Amino acid sequence: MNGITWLLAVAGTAVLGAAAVCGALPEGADGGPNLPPAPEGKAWKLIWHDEFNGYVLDPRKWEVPPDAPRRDGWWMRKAVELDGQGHLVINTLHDGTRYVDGCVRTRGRFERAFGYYVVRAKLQTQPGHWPAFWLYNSCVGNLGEGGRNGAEIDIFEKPWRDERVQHALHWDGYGKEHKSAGHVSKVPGVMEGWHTFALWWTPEEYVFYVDGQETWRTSEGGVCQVPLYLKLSDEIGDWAGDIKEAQLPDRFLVDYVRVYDLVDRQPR
Ligand SMILES: [Ca+2]
Repeated sequence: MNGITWLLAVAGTAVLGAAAVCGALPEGADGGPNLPPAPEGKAWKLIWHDEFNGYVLDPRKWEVPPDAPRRDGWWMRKAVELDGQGHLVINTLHDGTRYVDGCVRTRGRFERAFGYYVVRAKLQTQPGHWPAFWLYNSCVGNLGEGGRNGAEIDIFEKPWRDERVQHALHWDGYGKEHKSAGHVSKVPGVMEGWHTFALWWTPEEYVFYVDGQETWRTSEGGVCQVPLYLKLSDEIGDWAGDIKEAQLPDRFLVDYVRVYDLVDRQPR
């Protein structure tokens, strides 16, 4: 993309952004996120979202990392696009001798602790790579307080082309102090059509959901108390099978990401 196109794209997304009314999305509409009941006296308020409308990813919301090797492939900007039909697409490609996929993240744009985080996505079909929706920050490397001073929260990751879905936590870095916890849920039909994957993160615990159904509740490691940013990614590696057997391109489709917070319910 040249500079002029980029400026036009930014201007275009600004119009789209202004048209979006925060907090006004009808719950349950277009396969909406099926929020859990709010506690007594509280209500859910939409505080951040992207519906991925238009043709250009909103640079005010998302950063696309520069092209670089990543696991057994490359994260490259050309793998990331909007399809013009309301979806983010992270493609997995065979590009000459290398395999390519990508990542988007809200680093420096939206970083937050606590709330309800939900993605609506349609998963890939081919082996050798995995999609994920996760929360992360460099504070994951902080030692001394377990996960309380930083964690990686994998709201979902999906290396298997069957009904299994993994949720996971990582803390105390990725070296010899590294600790983790995880849970594998079985979700019949998850490989077909659209599904939501969500986290309710409170100061006391994490609750994970698939299609609005609770799948894992934990406070293992100590619940993270510091802001994290959002990441949507695909990664190539043998955890997911042999990429050489994949028929590519393969596509990770994302309809929306929405973040809600609890606010005091207004008296009637
Ligand atoms: Ca959408």
